[in-house]
Order: sequence, then structure tokens, then C-alpha cells
Amino acid sequence: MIIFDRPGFPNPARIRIVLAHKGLESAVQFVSVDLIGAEHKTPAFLEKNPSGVLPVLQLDDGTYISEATAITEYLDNLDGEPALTGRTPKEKAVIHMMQRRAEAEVLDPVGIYFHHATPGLGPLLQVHKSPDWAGRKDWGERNGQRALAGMAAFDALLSRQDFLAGEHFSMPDITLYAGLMFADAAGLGVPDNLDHLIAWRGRVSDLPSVRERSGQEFGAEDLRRLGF
Ligand SMILES: N[C@@H](CCC(=O)N[C@@H](CS)C(=O)NCC(=O)O)C(=O)O
Repeated sequence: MIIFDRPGFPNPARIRIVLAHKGLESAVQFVSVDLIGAEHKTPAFLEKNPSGVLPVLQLDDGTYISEATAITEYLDNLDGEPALTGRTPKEKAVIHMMQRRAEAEVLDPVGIYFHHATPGLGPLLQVHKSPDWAGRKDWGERNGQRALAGMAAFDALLSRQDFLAGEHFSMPDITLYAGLMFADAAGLGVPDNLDHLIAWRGRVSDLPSVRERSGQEFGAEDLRRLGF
């Protein structure tokens, strides 16, 4: 299997955590795609994923699977023990619900904040994302506020349970963890009064599969190229 990604970026990090969690790292070959150079908007890459985003999994039979959720579901089911995406109908439904909520309320709005309220990944990509970003910061700012409200909602939930779908670590925890990592890197941050969210973040980063992956700073090398 091949994973097209960029080390240290939030959605690729989701899959790297899944691979570590499932003991599958040696089963894949990583191919790095230059996001700052907008390589993922070229016709060659769009053939792999018409949405023009990372990560993408290529199976040995040539099938391309994009969307971190779909890739996670595939990898999680390979060993017949899909603990990250759910084993019973109820587990699957609760995980799916929390997964969508983590993406819609935190990770995606942080991405919009990053690309619409800041220079994002620089001029070559802004042409595709938000060419007039400087005049449209309000859309980005509104999404930044939405992400902060989402974090507060998860803080309240985590005052009652250890992980997003209940008592066990699963896919939505990885999604929210990537969302907070992105919020830090985008300069939005995580409010320090959200004690339950911060304690949960500590629990997640202590898991071996996450600890191994969180050594990577968010796109450190790429952000240096942009002068951050
Ligand atoms: N919904 C997608 C989101 C993927 C995504 O936005 N990936 C980012 C990297 S963290 C990307 O490729 N950004 C470049 C762009 O939006 O042009 C997924 O779950 O895989």
C-alpha cells in the first residue's frame, strides 16, 4: 500500500496515528506531496483524488481511497478487530456521530480559519484556496470562533466521559486531536480554561501510537519555508 501525504500536517497525522495504532506502519510506503508547491492541485494528483487534498491511500490493486475517515475504516478492518471505527451497531453509530462532530465543529473550521484568516500555506496554494483572502478575513475569523465554540462543547462532554465515544479511544479522538494540533499551528490555540479538553489531550498524547507520532511538529519544515 502507498500513502500520499505530508509529514506533520493534521489530516495526514490522523492516518499516521491509525497506522501506528494498528501496527501497520511497515505495510505502507509513504510518498510525500508538496502542499506549499500546490502539487496536490496538479492533474496528475487530481486523478488520484479529485478533491485535491491529502492523505490518499493507494491499495495494491491500484484503488485510491481518500478522506481520512474512509482510509481509517479500511485500515481498521484489515485485522477483523475494528476498535477505532466500531464493532457493534451501537459503537459504529456513536463513533460515526462523534467523528462527524469533531470534523464539523473543530477540524474543518480551523482549516477554514487557517486558509481564510491567515496567509495559509502561501501564494501558490492561496490561488486555489482563497485568492482574495486579505479582503475576506471575516469568513475565516467566524470559523475560528466556531472552532473555539466546538472546543468548549467537547470540553463539556469530556467532563462526563474519558473519550469522545465513551470509555475507549476511537477515530473521533484522533480527529479532534488533529484539530487541536492544527489550531495551535494556525495561531488559534486552545483556550487554557478548557480543563477537561486539556486533560483529555494529555490522555490521548500518552497513548503509545500517538506519542510516537506527536514528535513531529506541525509541518515544521514547510512552515519554515513560509517564514512562520
Ligand atoms: N476531508 C479531508 C480533508 C483533507 C485535508 O484538508 N487535507 C489537508 C492537509 S491537512 C490538505 O490537503 N490541504 C491542502 C488543501 O486544502 O489544498 C480528509 O478527511 O482527508
